Amino acid sequence: MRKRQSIYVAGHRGMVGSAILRRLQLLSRAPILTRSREELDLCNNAQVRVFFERERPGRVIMAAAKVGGILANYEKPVEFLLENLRMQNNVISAAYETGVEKLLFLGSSCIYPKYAHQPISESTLLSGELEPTNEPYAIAKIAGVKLCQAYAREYKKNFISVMPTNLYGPNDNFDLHTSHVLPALIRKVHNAWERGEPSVTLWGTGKPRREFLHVDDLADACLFLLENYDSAEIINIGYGEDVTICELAQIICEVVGYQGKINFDHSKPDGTPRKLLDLSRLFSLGWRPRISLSEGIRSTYQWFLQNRKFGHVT
Ligand code: GFB
Repeated sequence: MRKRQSIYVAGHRGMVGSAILRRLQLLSRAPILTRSREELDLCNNAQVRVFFERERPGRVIMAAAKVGGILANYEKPVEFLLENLRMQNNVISAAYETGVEKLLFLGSSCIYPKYAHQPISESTLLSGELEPTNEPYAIAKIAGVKLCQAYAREYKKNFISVMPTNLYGPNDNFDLHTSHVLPALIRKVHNAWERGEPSVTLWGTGKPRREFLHVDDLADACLFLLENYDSAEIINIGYGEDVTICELAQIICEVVGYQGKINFDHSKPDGTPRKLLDLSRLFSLGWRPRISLSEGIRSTYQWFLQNRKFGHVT
């Protein structure tokens, strides 16, 4: 009985999974199950099956994924497509076969068409071409959504899918080659400030617009939806406002205290011109984000400084 009440967080060492774990530890009385990559390889179907049969979790949060910024997505299409498909197929099918009561699958705002009408409503899915730089990742995430919806329709499973906007926060990846824009800019601007360099170079034109949500707000929304949302229809999670990459850089320069020039390397891709989510579905349930972008960047910069000292930031 006790095992049936437990909640399994897949991917608890990543930025999203670790934020969900912190939130669960604070709010939930249910036993929490986690496994590191060394203990359980989610790409290995047999291992995943044995784990689910032995532990029989009652609820599952599927936060394990291969993720990365625009360049990593472009350079590693095979890994982004195959590893995500493998992990999510293994976890979602094992959840069904072992009678998991509820599963929450994390998708991404990049599943929507490149030129989707803004703000992007959930109904836009599969209505147009995807952004080529992250098409393999988006296809994998769309397959995950469709698998959850298929289990819901065919086998009446309560498997829900949430679509977060661009995320940032503690435990983000600050590697300049593979990271998303926000941690990359924190690191680049900090390095330029520390070395007294007169300018910092960012990718693309600086004109694309992105919406950023702090991962602690995302974790709060996921637990809220786990309790309050039982539909197979996908649901967006976002902040509700966006900024240009140039404006983001200006906020980060202010937080770091850097006064040099910002240059843009036009040989690097811009990606989707704009990605602002329509949050009507989520907001109608009563959830709201709490962490402003400037506040979130300040605390993430502090995290970067502290963890950099101890060598946790790659
Ligand atoms: O966050 P990001 O890598 O990915 O880039 P996407 C966002 C924008 O920031 C692009 C620009 O226009 C980049 O050209 N940018 C400027 C930079 N300087 C930098 C830099 O130093 N590093 C990075 N990384 N970008 C991702 C998808 O798209 O969004 C993923 O590739 C995922 O699959 C994620 O969906 C949420 O926002 O364009």
